[in-house]
Amino acid sequence: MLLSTLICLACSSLALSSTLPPLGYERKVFRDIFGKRGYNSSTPQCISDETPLTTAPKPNVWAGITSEDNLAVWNLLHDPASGLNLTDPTEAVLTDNYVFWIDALHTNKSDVIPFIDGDGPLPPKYARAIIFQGGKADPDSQEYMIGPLPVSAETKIEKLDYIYNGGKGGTVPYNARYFDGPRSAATEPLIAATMSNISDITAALFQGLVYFGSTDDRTTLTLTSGTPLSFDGTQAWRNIMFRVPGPASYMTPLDFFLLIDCTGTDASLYTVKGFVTNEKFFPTVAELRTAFEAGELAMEYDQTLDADWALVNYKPELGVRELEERMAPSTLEIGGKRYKVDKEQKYVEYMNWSFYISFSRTLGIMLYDIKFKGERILYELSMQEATAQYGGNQPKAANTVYHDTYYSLGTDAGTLIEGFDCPWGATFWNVSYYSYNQTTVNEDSICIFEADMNFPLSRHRTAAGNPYGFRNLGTVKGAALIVRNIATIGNYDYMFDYSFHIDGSLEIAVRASGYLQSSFYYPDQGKWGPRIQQATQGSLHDHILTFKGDFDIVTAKNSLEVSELKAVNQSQPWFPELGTFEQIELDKSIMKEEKQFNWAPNNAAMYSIINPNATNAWGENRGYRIVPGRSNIHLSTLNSPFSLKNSEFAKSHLALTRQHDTEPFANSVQNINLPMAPQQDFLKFFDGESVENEDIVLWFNLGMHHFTRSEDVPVTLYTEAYSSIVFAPQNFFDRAQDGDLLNRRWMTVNTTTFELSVETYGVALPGCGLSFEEPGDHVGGIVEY
Ligand SMILES: *[C@@H]1O[C@H](CO)[C@@H](O)[C@H](O)[C@H]1NC(C)=O
Ligand SMILES: *[C@@H]1O[C@H](CO)[C@@H](O)[C@H](O)[C@H]1NC(C)=O
Ligand SMILES: *[C@@H]1O[C@H](CO)[C@@H](O)[C@H](O)[C@H]1NC(C)=O
Ligand SMILES: *[C@@H]1O[C@H](CO)[C@@H](O)[C@H](O)[C@H]1NC(C)=O
Ligand SMILES: *[C@@H]1O[C@H](CO)[C@@H](O)[C@H](O)[C@H]1NC(C)=O
Ligand SMILES: *[C@@H]1O[C@H](CO)[C@@H](O)[C@H](O)[C@H]1NC(C)=O
Ligand SMILES: *[C@@H]1O[C@H](CO)[C@@H](O)[C@H](O)[C@H]1NC(C)=O
Ligand SMILES: *[C@@H]1O[C@H](CO)[C@@H](O)[C@H](O)[C@H]1NC(C)=O
Ligand SMILES: *[C@@H]1O[C@H](CO)[C@@H](O)[C@H](O)[C@H]1NC(C)=O
Ligand SMILES: *[C@@H]1O[C@H](CO)[C@@H](O)[C@H](O)[C@H]1NC(C)=O
Ligand SMILES: [Cu+2]
Repeated sequence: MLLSTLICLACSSLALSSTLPPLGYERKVFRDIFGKRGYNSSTPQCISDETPLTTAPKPNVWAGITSEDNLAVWNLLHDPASGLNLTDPTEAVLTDNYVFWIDALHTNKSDVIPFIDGDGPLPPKYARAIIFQGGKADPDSQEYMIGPLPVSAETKIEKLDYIYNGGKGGTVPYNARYFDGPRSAATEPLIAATMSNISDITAALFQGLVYFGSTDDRTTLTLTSGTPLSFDGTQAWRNIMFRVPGPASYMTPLDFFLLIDCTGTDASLYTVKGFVTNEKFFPTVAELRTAFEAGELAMEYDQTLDADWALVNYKPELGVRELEERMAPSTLEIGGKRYKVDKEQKYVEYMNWSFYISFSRTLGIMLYDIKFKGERILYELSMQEATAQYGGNQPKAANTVYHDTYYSLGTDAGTLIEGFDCPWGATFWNVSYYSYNQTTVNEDSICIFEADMNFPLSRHRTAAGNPYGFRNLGTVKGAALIVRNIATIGNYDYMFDYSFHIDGSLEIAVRASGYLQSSFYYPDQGKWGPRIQQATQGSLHDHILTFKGDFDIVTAKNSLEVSELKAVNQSQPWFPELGTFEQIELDKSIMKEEKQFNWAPNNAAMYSIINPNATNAWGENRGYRIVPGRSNIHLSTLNSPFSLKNSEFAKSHLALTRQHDTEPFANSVQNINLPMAPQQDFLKFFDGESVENEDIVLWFNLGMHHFTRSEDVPVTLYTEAYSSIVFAPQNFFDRAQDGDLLNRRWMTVNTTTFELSVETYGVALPGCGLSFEEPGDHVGGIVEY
């Protein structure tokens, strides 16, 4: 969740990006210091760096547009002939028209399927561009689609309306548009004048801290404001919270809020709505000053000025742990990589899985055409929104709801540190997106690796009364291919894992680390979270991560089967003494109509996406079960004014809709400032259409109710802030898909001679510079291979 911070204009301001170090600066420094990726290259015998290559069956039709296309689109938009009257965004002010961003437009599934499944034509490629039109009489933000690409005489610039159902298509009212550098800069004079006037008050309350303007040398406070900043686009506000500046300002908030009205493009009309401190509202400077002079304002606690306690570095004062100087265990692909990639097409094959990876600046990683053993399971698997909503008895926490796609979550996918964020030897890919007419590359921001599950996939010991204790014992190694990225959206580091298990199941996990958006500590506000530092409270909030799963089990026509476990009273004649007695049975049904729904209490319902026209050898419908994992939740508040109608996708655990080219996304990227007049209303997807034997989409939510704690200091821990879900074959096959794996042991004992034989199928631990005893030695019997 990004917050605009005026003292650090670079943090919030597109317009001032020229004051930043060159793009990629941090990544370059990292490489210079650590060499290739940070390991001692003279000892990587167990690290296989070579990823075997393959060729994708079809080009990746979901890939972003090329940098040439981006530049051509940029130039086309800026061509006076386009009539868009655009200003260079690095010099723009509120009343100019300028480009916000350009990305690829989602390719219609109806165009893709004939191409990937047959000999249909390559689907046309389009760009989408959001243009801020402050220069119009009725200023707004307008989204356009530009295509087909590459730019030619046939390329058109058209309004992009068809993916939005709010009634205004791709138009967002000016007041609700993204709060960018020019908007932030326009509010600065009012904030500076107001805060200068009360610098004696802030200095007295906050250890001398004052604000005279973001570029004024005397300024020692930093500020932040979030979203939503409008209800319906007819008004705009900033609920500004002041903080102690520094690397961890999220953790050093102050009890001082300035609320301003910043409606419209004429900054001379912006006004102060009031101040909040000590849980009291002061509409004017005069009233604030009166209370201050009457001695009614005081801070019971001082915020820490040095945030060293909030840094993720080694803290010797915590002591030492025995043997901690040794390297911790690591996942190593010691047998060599067992997956293949097509780097250009971003296509991956692993243990009979295959899929394409796409990337968008707003949604990050998206997976397409996910097949197992040659059959399609999902057409698309993608994150749609990362929502967070806070609570507290002060304007900032009470007002805050984030939609991280608004902040272009994908662009926040950063470099992953080998050996720590991802295993040594993992495959690292860059992600790239466009900043105006330039390409930005975030190096090594996706990692792909195969991991030991650290538990066997399956095993059984048939016990027997012989010296070995068994007649036979089979055990199969558990492993999975994981595609990971970590997007740091302001304070939070969301880690997204897609794990392809060798039995055909697929797991999606999201973890959150990073800084809490915390509040000043108010002793009477315990119901919004505990005190976590001398003047800091961990603010209670929800994280909801909405995903789209466009299942195509074998074919596109699928149904959702609900198998409800019911306790029923019945009788059985061979238990006459019982009369009627309770036991369980399955009550199966097919969901008929589009709807939002929740996991059943006690998880007493199994939801499976089935193909009603495909059966396995046993006559059962082939399907995949949606297995709830850790922390499958939805938003706690269903009627908050700040998330009223623009966050409906976050308000149920699950939802089922018909797939439509016009409904590719659960949300729109500028919906956050329109809770009462959404650009995209997820509820409108549920218009009574049949979802039986149709092309259906399952929307599901992962997340955490963040019950904050002292252990969120310095940052939230991935062990606990963790949510997951699994899609597992449900009668999709005729048996478990572990029979074709060689990474197993099969041990049998001759019942007559008690002779032990161990079958290794030729798979043993490779040397890689280490020495091990022969397998079987420790068993102590007669070994046969
Ligand atoms: C790298 O490994 C070599 C050989 O084991 C060793 O001599 C050297 O000190 C190591 N370098 C670092 C920085 O650990
Ligand atoms: C073009 O935009 C500028 C602001 O950037 C505005 O002043 C001017 O009136 C616009 N021209 C037309 C023809 O709309
Ligand atoms: C995608 O499909 C929609 C609905 O049919 C259509 O309006 C739109 O033009 C299509 N987009 C592209 C890029 O062809
Ligand atoms: C400063 O505050 C006083 C009231 O305390 C008010 O009269 C004056 O207009 C304010 N000046 C500015 C620049 O806000
Ligand atoms: C599994 O992968 C192997 C090796 O690529 C291939 O030969 C085999 O046909 C695949 N099996 C299925 C059922 O697709
Ligand atoms: C990532 O980007 C860097 C710098 O642009 C480039 O040198 C490197 O080859 C890229 N890596 C991959 C895997 O494409
Ligand atoms: C990008 O646009 C800027 C003006 O904003 C211009 O100076 C620069 O040359 C352009 N770069 C390319 C690659 O066209
Ligand atoms: C079964 O019958 C018993 C005794 O009448 C009753 O208490 C119980 O609620 C019944 N269970 C169900 C599932 O109807
Ligand atoms: C699937 O089966 C249903 C019911 O048997 C049938 O009506 C329908 O035509 C079939 N659809 C396809 C695509 O085969
Ligand atoms: C057990 O060993 C005996 C003696 O070597 C042999 O005849 C018999 O076939 C073995 N049984 C099995 C199941 O291998
Ligand atoms: Cu949190």
